[in-house]
Amino acid sequence: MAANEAYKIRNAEELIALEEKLGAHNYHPLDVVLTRGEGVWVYDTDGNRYLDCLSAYSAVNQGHAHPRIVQAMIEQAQHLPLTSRAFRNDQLPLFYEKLLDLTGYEMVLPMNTGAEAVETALKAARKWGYQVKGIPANKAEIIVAEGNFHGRTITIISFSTEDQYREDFGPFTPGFVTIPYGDADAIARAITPNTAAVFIEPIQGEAGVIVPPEGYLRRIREMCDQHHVLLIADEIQTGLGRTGKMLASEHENVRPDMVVLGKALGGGVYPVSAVVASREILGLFRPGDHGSTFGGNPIAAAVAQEALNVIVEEHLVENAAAMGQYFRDHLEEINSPHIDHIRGKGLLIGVVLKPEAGGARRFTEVLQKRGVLAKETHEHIIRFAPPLIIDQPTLDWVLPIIRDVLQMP
Ligand code: IF1
Repeated sequence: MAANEAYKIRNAEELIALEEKLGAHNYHPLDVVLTRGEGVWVYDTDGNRYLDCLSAYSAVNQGHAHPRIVQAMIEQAQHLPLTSRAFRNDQLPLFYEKLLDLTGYEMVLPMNTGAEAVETALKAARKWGYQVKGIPANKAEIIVAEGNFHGRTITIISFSTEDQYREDFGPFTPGFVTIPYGDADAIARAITPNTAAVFIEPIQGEAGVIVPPEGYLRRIREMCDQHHVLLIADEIQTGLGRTGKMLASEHENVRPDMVVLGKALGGGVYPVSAVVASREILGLFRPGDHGSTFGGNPIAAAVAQEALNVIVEEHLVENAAAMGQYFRDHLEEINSPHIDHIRGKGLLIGVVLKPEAGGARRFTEVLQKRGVLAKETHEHIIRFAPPLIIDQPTLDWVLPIIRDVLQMP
């Protein structure tokens, strides 16, 4: 069908058929065709309303189409959308200042997607390893955890432990050492004189909202200090209020050497990611070492400033802690033969089902029919991660629905 005839398509079925026919099948989405989002709610082409319990994998912490963030995007787009970093613009330094004030680091390197920021952090860690720690050329090792998810580039999947993410994408990038997640002693055993960094998610999102044992991050911090190794936290999903703290590493009062941010940094409207670290680390980059056409563009910088303003001024960190506790407490009260246990922090919650429950997908499909959009992860876990603006009346609306669905045979 020619593009100029697309306007004739009206209903969801035709749109789904077109997407299935023309698009690569790298996702298996629920058959809901969304056309509008506002706050915690999204609406499909038939006018049905759904509570978004995925928040685009925590990229919509501030809610859908937040007016202030959309306005910031529109205004910047009407003035100066893109310059490339060959020239300067009046938004980027203001974004740097706000992000560093909020996170307490000294320097920023702005990118667009989470994976790009992860790659940036890996390059920074290696450069630091060679130039500061004195690791022999091309011998730097970075320790990562089993079950990690850090993105989809070939280097990042090189250290994934998920077969499907790696299948037929080799050969892979060397220099990564994998250890079991949650076992601090395993990290002690893995550190060598060539270790540049430990790269970790404070809570593993994709692996199924896996919260490590209390003190885990603290132990890693101590080992990194002891062996002159960088601690890098991937806070792309757990950061910016999601777990009830600005950064999830704050739950253990741990300050990583480098933090990778993305998703909600773009306020749910625009791809914005960044690495923040000390001057000792990010100061190693010289002009030409690294870059990106859109990294640090004026729209990204304007949107990210407002995305951060909304998190602070609407007290989203505190709300995530309070509503997350309320949500969690009431989920724990659900009497269901299917639930094995519930885990998470703040508004990043995983309901782990028993294997005999038949998989999480069938529950998310019924939740969809009841007006709730949630995503299964790793077959048996339902992730509940609504926008951080959610309020108690909305939770009181959705909890009985979740209870009904989890009590079905
Ligand atoms: C997909 C998962 C979540 C991330 C962490 C880096 C990135 C992500 C901790 C990369 C991205 C997204 C990617 C998306 C689905 C989603 C996801 F299921 F894949 F793993 F959230 F859990 N670090 N996660 O969670 O950021 O390049 O995507 O901007 O690839 O299917 P990105």
